[in-house]
Amino acid sequence: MMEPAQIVVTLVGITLMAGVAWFFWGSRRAGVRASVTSAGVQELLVLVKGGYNPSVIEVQAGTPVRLTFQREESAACTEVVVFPDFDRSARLPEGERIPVDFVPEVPGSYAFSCEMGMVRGMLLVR
Ligand SMILES: [Cu+2]
Repeated sequence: MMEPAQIVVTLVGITLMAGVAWFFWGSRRAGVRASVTSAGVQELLVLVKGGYNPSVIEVQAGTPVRLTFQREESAACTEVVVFPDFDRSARLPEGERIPVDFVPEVPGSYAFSCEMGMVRGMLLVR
């Protein structure tokens, strides 16, 4: 039989563990949501440096998306970004802001990557 104090400590422990689990897995799975501009476009700036930041991006289906890529490295690997499911790709000259526009119609998870698929990101369409 547990003492009331033990029960409280146990419950606090469980709550803390759940909070830590949510922080590390739950929040990451949710991704960074693109913000809608007055023009009705879901826009987000994505920095490219050893990876995509943010690498998980959340958008709403049926609304135009503009992801602006800014590449901050000279490594050839990330010179091109490809969205195979949306038939889009773009060259990313170092230091320039390059927009990639498309309209996601169907909810789902869509990968994007560098040309060789080594550096990856995920677009979550809700
Ligand atoms: Cu690459």
